[in-house]
Amino acid sequence: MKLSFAPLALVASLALALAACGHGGAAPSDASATPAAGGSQHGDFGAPQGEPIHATLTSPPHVPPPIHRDKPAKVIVELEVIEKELPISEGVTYTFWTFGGTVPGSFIRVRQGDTVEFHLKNAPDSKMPHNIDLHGVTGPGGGAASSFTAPGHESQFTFKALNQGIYVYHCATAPVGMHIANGMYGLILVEPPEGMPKVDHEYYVMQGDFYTTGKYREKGLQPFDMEKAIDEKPTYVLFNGKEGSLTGDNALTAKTNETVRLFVGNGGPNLVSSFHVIGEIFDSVQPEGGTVAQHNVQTTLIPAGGAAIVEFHTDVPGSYVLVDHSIFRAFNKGALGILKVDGPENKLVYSGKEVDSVYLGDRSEPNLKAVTAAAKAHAAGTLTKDEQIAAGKQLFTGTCSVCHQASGEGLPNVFPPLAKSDFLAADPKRAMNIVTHGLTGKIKVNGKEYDSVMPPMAQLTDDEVANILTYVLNSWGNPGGQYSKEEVAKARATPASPAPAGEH
Ligand code: HEC
Ligand SMILES: [Cu+2]
Repeated sequence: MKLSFAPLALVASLALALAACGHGGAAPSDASATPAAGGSQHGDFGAPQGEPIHATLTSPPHVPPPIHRDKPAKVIVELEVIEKELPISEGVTYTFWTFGGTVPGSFIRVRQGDTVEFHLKNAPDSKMPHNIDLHGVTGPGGGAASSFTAPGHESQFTFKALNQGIYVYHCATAPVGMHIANGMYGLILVEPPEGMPKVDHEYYVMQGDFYTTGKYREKGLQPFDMEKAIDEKPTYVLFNGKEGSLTGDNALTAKTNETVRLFVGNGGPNLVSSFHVIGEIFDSVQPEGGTVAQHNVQTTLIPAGGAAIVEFHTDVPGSYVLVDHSIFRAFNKGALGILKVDGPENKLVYSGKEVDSVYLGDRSEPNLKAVTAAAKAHAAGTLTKDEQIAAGKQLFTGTCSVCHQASGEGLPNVFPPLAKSDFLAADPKRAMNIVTHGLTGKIKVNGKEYDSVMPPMAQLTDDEVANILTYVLNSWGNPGGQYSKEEVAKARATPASPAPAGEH
């Protein structure tokens, strides 16, 4: 990737033009304006009082504790930009540029009227200069012009948080789109002076779209793809910078009969989010991070470079699924998270069948630990058949199960069964060729004819195919056996064999 840098002045003016987030023309209002009247919440509460406070920053999905303070203070924020390689999906890594080491960046929480002394550091091993534009700042570029920071340097600027609300911050260094696409965004909450109503849980969720040269889930370190970014065709759409950041062991949690507040941001750079939680109704939403709340909302639109505060009450236990309801993004690009609610059933509210098996099948728990374990064992030369089966089972789910079903039974007339398949048993080696090259044409499985298309599962590596097929061969009454990575590599290199029409 070749980069050209605009001169500093150009960078700053570009940032200026981009950060059109001021409060142009609004008449200065007094601090006593009430939200009920829909009035401006713009207000300066005077000089900071007491000793300066060091802000507590948190990484997603955590939110710093509420501020219980009735006076404005001077708050010192120290944020470090770190460029680092992190997983973006299972077996896939990406060189993210981060505010504080995570995507999205550290959550910042201050009180309206606070004077914020902002320190932006750029780690010495960074390759790029960076800056920060906070949408919660009143001033040119939202701080961008004052915070341009070369690797190994630190910038400082001070602003007064005049407006309450939840605001996006992001890097605005050219090429701006690329810095944002690499994960350079986060949220800053400016609490109203009286604080926010108490809730049981607060979480930090932020969507972003990502552009890699490889396909979705193509393994290895994936470089940024500028073409795809310009065309607005993301490879991944994610919550909190990684597929699975909010599923399985990482799911958000709550108990029944609790209140949950989500601070939901959208870093973009391109897509608008139709944020929805499957199985919940938002009791309250502050759309666009504004002061007036809406009630009884199903899906809220979160613009790129925008945020919302979403609140709901948990009534019934189960897995609630956070999605971008542009639904291919959820099931095929990663924009999916889980809120796991534990507690007693309430059959009066809901009869009790779980939603996630209907919708998600497997995607709610991509617990891929066994896959990682198998990859390690393979590297160490100690891979056992049991490890292969365990890893294969997890990979089968979400890959093959979409068509052949988790039970291996397939679907009548459409997808042939893998369970007790006589076609498979007749020539187990052929399966490696089928998975790597796909299969078309007439075949007969357990006495029934199928004439359909299985696409090649090209996203799978040789050892993943070996593990999946070892799992298949040792499940559902199939004859057993084992495949090796080397055998799969050979099958992949061999041209596809046509379906043996009329066989059996
Ligand atoms: C998009 C749907 C789809 C996916 C995903 C899929 N298959 Fe298939 N598979 C099919 C279809 C359709 C056929 C039959 C093709 C034909 O009619 O020629 C088939 C045939 C087969 C067969 C031979 C027939 C049999 O029942 O024994 C095997 C083995 C097989 N698939 C294994 C897999 C494995 C393993 C995976 C996961 C890595 C997988 N398939 C993923 C659709 C799919
Ligand atoms: Cu940057």
